[in-house]
Amino acid sequence: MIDLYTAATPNGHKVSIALEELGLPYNVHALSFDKKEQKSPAFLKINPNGRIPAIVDRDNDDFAVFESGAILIYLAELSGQLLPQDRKGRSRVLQWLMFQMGGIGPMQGQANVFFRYFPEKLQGAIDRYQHETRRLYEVLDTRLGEAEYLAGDYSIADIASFPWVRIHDWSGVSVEGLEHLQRWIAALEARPAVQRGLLVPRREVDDAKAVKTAQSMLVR
Ligand SMILES: N[C@@H](CCC(=O)N[C@@H](CS)C(=O)NCC(=O)O)C(=O)O
Repeated sequence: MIDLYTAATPNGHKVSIALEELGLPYNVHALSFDKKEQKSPAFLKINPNGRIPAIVDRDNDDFAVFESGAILIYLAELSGQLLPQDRKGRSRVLQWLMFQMGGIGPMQGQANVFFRYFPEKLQGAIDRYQHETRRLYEVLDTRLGEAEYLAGDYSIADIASFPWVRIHDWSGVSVEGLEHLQRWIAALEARPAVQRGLLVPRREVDDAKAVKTAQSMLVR
């Protein structure tokens, strides 16, 4: 059994979607950012970075994994699915996974910070992160014009990018003109496991409350 520590955010959804796709049994521990549960001493033993998501594999000596990309790799290897074993196939998945972890996640995350949460309106910062996110979407779009999914077959690379790309409106980034990306978004949205994963955990707060909490978490 896997214990999943999560919240209703893109990085959390990557893992709940993967668990649903892989058919692995799991317990959900929904952490409240409002109560700063992600910074509690007990959780910091699981994830020293004090962020979600994290997992603990109860069937393997309570092995803990943090960082969503590392969790996706761990789960794919545990189940032998969504990550090919041949060197090139595996590398293709890891390239697109790293592209998400090092590119889309941080850039779109900062677009959210400056567009939605930051107390001052810093237009230069908003433009920088929104333009960079759009540029990364264009890279995805070009790739999806050549292949059905990012690494060829459906994989953890798609699962990593989708929860971010789907909230492009929230980040103020358009997907207009990116036909292949739009086709891919629709294909992922239609997958029952993706739909189930997006409902984990049940969202307890509305947008306004989430914005207030995110604002209070900004370290300045
Ligand atoms: N690189 C990390 C990022 C994790 C992350 O930023 N999680 C956010 C939610 S999407 C979080 O826990 N924020 C709460 C906080 O910063 O205290 C990963 O991919 O797992």
